[in-house]
Amino acid sequence: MNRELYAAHAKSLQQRYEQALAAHGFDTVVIHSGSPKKRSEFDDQFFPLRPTPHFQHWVALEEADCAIVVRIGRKPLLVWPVVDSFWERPREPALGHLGDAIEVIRPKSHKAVQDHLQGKTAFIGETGKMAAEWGIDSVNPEALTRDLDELRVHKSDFEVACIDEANRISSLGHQAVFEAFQGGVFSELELHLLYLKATAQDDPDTPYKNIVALGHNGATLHHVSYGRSKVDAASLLVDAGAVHLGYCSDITRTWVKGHGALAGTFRGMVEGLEKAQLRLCDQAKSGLMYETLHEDAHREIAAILKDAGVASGSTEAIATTGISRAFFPHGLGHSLGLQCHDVGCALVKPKTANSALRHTRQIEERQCFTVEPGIYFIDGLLSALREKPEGKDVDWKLVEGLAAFGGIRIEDDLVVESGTTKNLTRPLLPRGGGAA
Ligand SMILES: [Mn+2]
Repeated sequence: MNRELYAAHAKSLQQRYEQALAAHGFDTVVIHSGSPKKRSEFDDQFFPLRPTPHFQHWVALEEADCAIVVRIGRKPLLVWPVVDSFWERPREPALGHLGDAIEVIRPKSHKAVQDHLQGKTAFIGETGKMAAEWGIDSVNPEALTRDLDELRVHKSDFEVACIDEANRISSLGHQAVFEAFQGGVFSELELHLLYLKATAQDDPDTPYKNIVALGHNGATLHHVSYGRSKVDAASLLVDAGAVHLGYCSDITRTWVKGHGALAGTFRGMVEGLEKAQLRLCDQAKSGLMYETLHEDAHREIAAILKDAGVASGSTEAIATTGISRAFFPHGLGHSLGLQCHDVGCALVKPKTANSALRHTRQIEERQCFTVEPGIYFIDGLLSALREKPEGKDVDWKLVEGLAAFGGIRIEDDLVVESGTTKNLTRPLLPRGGGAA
């Protein structure tokens, strides 16, 4: 990764950290990388470390008990203790892009952090245990933490380049899985492993567990209990990402194969959602409330349900009486960055009807977010709809037939630049879904 891009990112981050520190009466903030977590208290094994996102905002180093020390008027400092263990050795980190933008020291013990604190100090980290060892009283002070989270909403050029690279890595996996599904019969586990291989990721490296769903399993929004048997399914939904220097991509594709009237109807719905998703991506512009886009998505989905013959009545009625919400129960998208569901865009509650929406802000310059409309045949939600008065406007026989295809989701990653959005996913994966 480019050193100049990182240098500009670190410089701007330092300035904004200094403003936040001064605003809340602190001189120093220490960000702890994290502590290993046990898989079970009855065992002696640990999960791979997921570093504190505030730490990764500065450096993507996946080692426990490291710290970034940010002080007013001083260069940021990475305290990276030498690991002296003959049981395990950390993976070689990619730190070449740091250049001299931050100072790095390699002490024998994490205790060295204490030698670099000045004035009133705050601690950011998952547990206060290390704060106590470093003699810091102020653990995750609320107002400061909120301001530091806010710094993650608008991405620097370095951050966008990282999310772009994470998209490039993901695209290799999505392409490999698409080709496998197109030409053969595989189990969900095989497709999941194929994705990992094509993206050169180990399972814990992925930003979230790959969702790989054949047939009806697509109706489970987070289907990660992969089937072990080969299934000659007519549909495949893959929601999988990658990480580059701590930054995530989050991409979903839905494919259909097979003949017959139902497969044709389902394919028409996938193609309809593909067009609708691209329109929604085009509509996303600076100044628009993201929630407005979410409500537009319900109108788009209502029209698709109507065209397919799944629902009857006006699209406005399908979108507002709750019919579309039984088929599309999640939010249109979310902020994306160091966390797959990044912070800072869901501070305000959405309207009750949109309760699952995780982006409730105005769309602004340099935000990164996903646009991911979906249509699913979820047994529980549909049986509830069937009992309601508006259930009479649904063709239940058709729904029962389409349920075998599970669901559709098409998801791209976007960045807002010069008022409009740039799609980071489509240049790499031009098709969002359709016939395989
Ligand atoms: Mn997503």
